[in-house]
Amino acid sequence: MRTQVCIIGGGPSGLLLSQLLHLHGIATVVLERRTRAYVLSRIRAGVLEWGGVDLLRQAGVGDRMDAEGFVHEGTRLSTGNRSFRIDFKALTGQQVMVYGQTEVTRDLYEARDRMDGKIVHEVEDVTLHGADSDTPFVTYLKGGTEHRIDCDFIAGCDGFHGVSRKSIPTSVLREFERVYPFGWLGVLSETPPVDHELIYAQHERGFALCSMRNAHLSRYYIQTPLDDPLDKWTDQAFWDELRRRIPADAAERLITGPSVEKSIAPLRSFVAEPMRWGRLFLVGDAAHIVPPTGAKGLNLAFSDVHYLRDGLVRHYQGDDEGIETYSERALARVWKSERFSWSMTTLLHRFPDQSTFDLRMQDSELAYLESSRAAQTALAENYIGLPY
Ligand code: RFL
Ligand code: PHB
Repeated sequence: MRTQVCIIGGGPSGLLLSQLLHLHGIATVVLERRTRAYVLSRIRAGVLEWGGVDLLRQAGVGDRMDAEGFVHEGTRLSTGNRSFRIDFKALTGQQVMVYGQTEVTRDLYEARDRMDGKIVHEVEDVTLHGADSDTPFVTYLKGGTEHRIDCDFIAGCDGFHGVSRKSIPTSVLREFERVYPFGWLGVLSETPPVDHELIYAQHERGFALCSMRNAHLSRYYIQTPLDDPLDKWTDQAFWDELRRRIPADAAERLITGPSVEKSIAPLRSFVAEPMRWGRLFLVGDAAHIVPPTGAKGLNLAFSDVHYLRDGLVRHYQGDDEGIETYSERALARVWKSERFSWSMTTLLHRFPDQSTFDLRMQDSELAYLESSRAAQTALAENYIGLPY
């Protein structure tokens, strides 16, 4: 088989890239290791920057998001029982959209179906060949049979554990990493959200976050030690702990119910450079990971897609500048979001080795944020998303 761009990974970045390229008349094949049902069962991000919202609209998949998503013009930050609001709209003139990654992925799959997009599920042993040559190709197994796809370019959209990044020689690739000494225990429950906006809670017992998917579906997180067994966290234990960490007015209003999903995610900051090797481009989690505190993971994947779409479209019009500068342009934005996600994580979590001095620094930073419009503006402009 031959295509123009072979996309490895059918998560949000692979699907969005495929959809956008299709609209520019560029042919793609998407290779996905899992079933569609499995991809759609992963509960992940919840907040879209407006740049991502625009990109989804450009891709022709904005209708359900616009009808069912929730525009948030601010968020609440709390420390102990004290809380204050960051007013995105007043500070930056912009807002974010609360619309789950699961829904985004579902919309993208449906759009690819409508356009007869080629997505091959349950592929095994995906191997990249000649990515630094002019004749790259990809081989994979499907149902025990080997297949080969010849292509002009390979897009590595296969997440942190994928094969694409690992295909770049170690002499070329540089990796930067911080692993945090705690995780997030997340619960999805069919209950109304505790508030109309998100609450990011700093607390001496650890961080907590109140988020949502819609008027009847809430998403909550608490910071937990990495080695906590999941079965220690009964629903009752989770709700009790969440109530202790969020402001009293929210704790009183909190409506609890059985969890419909519960999992612990580790927190990591990671960047791989460069994001291009010959005719291979890394996109999204394949190239970088952020801790979820700034809600940036999915949004960064989308800005990578924007830069790569631009580069590939220009390539097929005879101009290679966009693909030559893809890595630089994407990384400039990646590092800024890494910084924001790291700083939000550092500000709001309890670290096991924190000294009394470190704790006072955290308190002072939050007090400064509460009192300074300049500091709030800096947080808001990062949260709503830096320009592409
Ligand atoms: P994905 O979503 O990981 O998709 C990659 C796809 O590639 C497939 N794959 C392969 N396919 C073929 N061959 C191989 N060898 C393959 N290896 C892997 C995988 O099956 C998968 O379908 O990466 P993508 O598209 O770059 O999208 C990135 C986002 O998913 C990610 O940044 C966010 O979900 C990160 N993230 C969160 N971001 C937020 O903004 N807010 C959150 O609350 C949030 N929570 C999370 C998260 C990521 C998590 N992970 C990765 C464990 C919670 C979790 C648990
Ligand atoms: C979520 O709704 O899953 C969510 C929202 C904001 C974050 C992280 C996760 O910062």
